[in-house]
Amino acid sequence: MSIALEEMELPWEEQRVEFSSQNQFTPEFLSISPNNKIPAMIDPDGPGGEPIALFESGAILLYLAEKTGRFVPSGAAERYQCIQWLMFQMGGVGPMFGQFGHFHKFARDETTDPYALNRYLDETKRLLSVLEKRLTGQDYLLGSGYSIADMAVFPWINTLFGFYEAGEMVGISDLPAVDAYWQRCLQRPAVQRVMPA
Ligand SMILES: N[C@@H](CCC(=O)N[C@@H](CS)C(=O)NCC(=O)O)C(=O)O
Repeated sequence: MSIALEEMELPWEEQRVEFSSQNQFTPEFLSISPNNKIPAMIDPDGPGGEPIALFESGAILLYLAEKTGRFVPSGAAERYQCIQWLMFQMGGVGPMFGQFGHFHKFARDETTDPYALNRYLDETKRLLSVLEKRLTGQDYLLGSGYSIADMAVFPWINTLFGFYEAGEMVGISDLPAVDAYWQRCLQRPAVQRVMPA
């Protein structure tokens, strides 16, 4: 979400939610994000000039793109292509890479049974192969250029190759288009402002 706010040049203010203090369960936060997850946002200048609160990153990205008229194509066919790749992150990349990261990084010492790790590793690799195919011959998920779909997908690739240190494990050397896409997104000034190297 912070990448989108920077790309769209919108003024924004961060409120940190400390998971270690269980702040995601406070009544104040739940009134904005009833699923107790980040990201969530309040726009004091929402539709009709009224404040709006939103949770779920896909809904937030679509809202911001429509509010600014940026990073979502205006033509119907391309617009749905964009939504399609955004939903591919919401239903696939986000949950599956996240589960892989749980068993690979956070719960490594919790279980000796390799079943769960292998299940999510296989699914992560499969999703990466879908991305590799899509990104071969084009810079971003949409042929027309960088969009909110990239703002949703790319940070998970960064987490996988960076924070999870799983590049070798998922076969990054067989994913040249995904690797180049990762580097391309990292070069964007808005990305560098919120994700300094
Ligand atoms: N589908 C959600 C996923 C959000 C999500 O899983 N957020 C995690 C952090 S990355 C979270 O808030 N976890 C806190 C918790 O589960 O209590 C979205 O895209 O916004």
